Amino acid sequence: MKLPMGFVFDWTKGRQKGRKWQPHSPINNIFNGKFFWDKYRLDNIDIHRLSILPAEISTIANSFTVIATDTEWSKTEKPKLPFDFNWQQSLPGRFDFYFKLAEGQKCMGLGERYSGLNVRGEKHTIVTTDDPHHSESMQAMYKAIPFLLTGKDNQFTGIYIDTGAPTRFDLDSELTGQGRIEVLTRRGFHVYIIGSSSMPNIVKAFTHLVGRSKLPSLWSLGHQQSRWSYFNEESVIEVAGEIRRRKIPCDTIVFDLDFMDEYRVFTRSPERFPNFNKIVADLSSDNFRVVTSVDPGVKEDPEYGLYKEGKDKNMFCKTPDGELFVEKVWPGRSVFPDFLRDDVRKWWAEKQAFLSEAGVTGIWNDMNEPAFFDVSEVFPEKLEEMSPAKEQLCVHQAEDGTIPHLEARNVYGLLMSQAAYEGLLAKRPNERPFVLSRSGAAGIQRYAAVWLGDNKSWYEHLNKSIPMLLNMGLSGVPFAGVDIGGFWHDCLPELLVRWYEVGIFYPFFRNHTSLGSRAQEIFSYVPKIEEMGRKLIETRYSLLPYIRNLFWEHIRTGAPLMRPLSWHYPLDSIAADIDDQFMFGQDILVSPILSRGHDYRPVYLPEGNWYRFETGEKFAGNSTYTIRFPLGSVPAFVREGAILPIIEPMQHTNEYHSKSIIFKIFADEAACSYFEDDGISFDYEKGAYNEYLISYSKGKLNTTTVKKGYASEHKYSYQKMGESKVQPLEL
Ligand code: MIG
Repeated sequence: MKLPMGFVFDWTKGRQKGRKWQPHSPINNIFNGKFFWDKYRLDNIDIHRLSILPAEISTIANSFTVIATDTEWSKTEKPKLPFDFNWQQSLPGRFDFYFKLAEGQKCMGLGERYSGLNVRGEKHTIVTTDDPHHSESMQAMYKAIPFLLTGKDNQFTGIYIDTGAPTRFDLDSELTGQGRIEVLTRRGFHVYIIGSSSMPNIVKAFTHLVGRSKLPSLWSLGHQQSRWSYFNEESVIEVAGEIRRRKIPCDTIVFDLDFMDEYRVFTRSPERFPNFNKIVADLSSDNFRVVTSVDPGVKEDPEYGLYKEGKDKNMFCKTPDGELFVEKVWPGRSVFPDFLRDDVRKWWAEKQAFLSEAGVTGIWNDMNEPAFFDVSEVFPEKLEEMSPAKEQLCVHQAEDGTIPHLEARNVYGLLMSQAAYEGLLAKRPNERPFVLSRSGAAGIQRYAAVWLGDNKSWYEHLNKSIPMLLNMGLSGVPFAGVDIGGFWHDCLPELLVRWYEVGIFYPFFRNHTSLGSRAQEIFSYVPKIEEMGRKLIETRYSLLPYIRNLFWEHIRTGAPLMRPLSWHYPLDSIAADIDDQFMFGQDILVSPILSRGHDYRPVYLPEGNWYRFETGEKFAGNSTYTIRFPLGSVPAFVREGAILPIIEPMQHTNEYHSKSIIFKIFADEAACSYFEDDGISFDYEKGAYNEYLISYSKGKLNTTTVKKGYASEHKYSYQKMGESKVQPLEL
């Protein structure tokens, strides 16, 4: 068989070493379909697109993730690709891509990986899976984002495989310098190759393709308190009451799935939440928002309205033989809305009004991989190729015809989140929806914030949260966090405080724990621990103006909030290896304590000077220091030249607009830009926001108005670090 391009990978050698993913049958390039290249340029960045149409497929499947349409694609010859990038179709249900990885070349991104920042030297299976036990040997997690960022220094390339089907990345696991991507599909698809350019430029171009987050509602950036489950009305009232009484800043109480009537979605338990609407209204008048969990599985119960209606209207997934597809999840035997269809998403969005009308303002989509209790390995790792439709669990109906489940599994959670987002928006058209999703594909940021599922109350998982969230950010998802305190097991007080020390810098800031673990609200611990937690949460709230600036930056450039040091210091080879410290925007470097019984840790500060966040103590950069962070301290440094907008303490963000903002100036020459708006509506898209450039030089503060479109109530002032004088400021 003739290969489509110069062929470099030596299969026989790989097979002799018995690598698991090698097929047992001889490899031949069986491709006899069509392929073509085109390209476009985005802000001086080249994006090449390879379109692959296997034999018998006449069109490329609709993309569920790439939304860029405003682009001018032009046909091109095969470009000169980096890394000897090459491909073949090796089995009817499988494509293989090969490339070389040079010495020292880093690999990052790939969405949700239980890994350090550099994901090289490992194999990665990208398929949405509910595996509640996170460990180094796990392959697949909840989200599926086959976007690889690879390179070093200022030269990175992005590779994005646009498919709803599973992919597997072998990133030099044998240390031979070989990279390989398997795409298990029988359908047509696109591969995007972006760059080379700097890391921020690649992320900018990738998020141009798959979309960016909107500005989140201010309240959703505040502290969220959750547990599986606040079991009845009394327990919710008690928790909310304690939070306010003890002055723990908090915006949101989360209801996990036990609020429902035997896990029937869009119901509430008549025994445990008989006054559901009243409780939500009471919480709202106490300045809490309510977020409720929503699972995709609909209980198979002929008496249940949603099931009956969905069945009559043909809203659920079918088996390949045309029967209703049934699997077990929390409600028992359940059926699953076919979220690939527009009419199903619309129907679901309408049904969600049950929650909106009760006053719920945020939707938490859980189990949307989708998870099934009795199907342990949805996608066996040793599978050689995509199975034919008739062998799959169920099928979906999409615009371009019937799609077998595994070909589209990876976008199910994304599309459920789209339905949730549109449902919230329909009920409150000028309020930014808050959706939290466990599963997701590239572009999930368009609809939802994410958390990284069921971690444990382990230092190891506190530790891993940093590189995992960094890779999520590099994969285009800015609004992300992990369960603060850990989900499984009992969280001891020292760990909880250490976790908050990092968690105040997670874009998504939620304390959540599992059924049966000890109470994990900060006030459930002894007073001195509660006091430390309160102070840290107050610090989070004080940083909200800065956090909003960072989201403003994201919507314009795709930049994440949590960034590897090398995002800002690309030529610093020490910084490039660090993933137990991170940048929170350009101006704050976070270097937390990540193990029990430790107060000291080495801190690497890149070039320039740095000020310790809490004390203002100055450190020269390009050095490593051993620094003490006693329990409860903020493990952060501020870059010299920064101006941080800091807001007065508050109990919840309903107080935000009446609080004063102080610009803290770090150094004799400093600058920042500052964004503000109402924090809730979409009016900023019509210009109802303010943006200023603020600079400080030779003892003088200067402001330039970039945009004045919003009447703010804040009072402003400024203060130079190390000086006590606070001076008023007119904006
Ligand atoms: O099978 O709703 O990851 O956050 O508390 C467990 C109960 C289902 C898994 C989620 C977790 C949530 C839990 N859910």
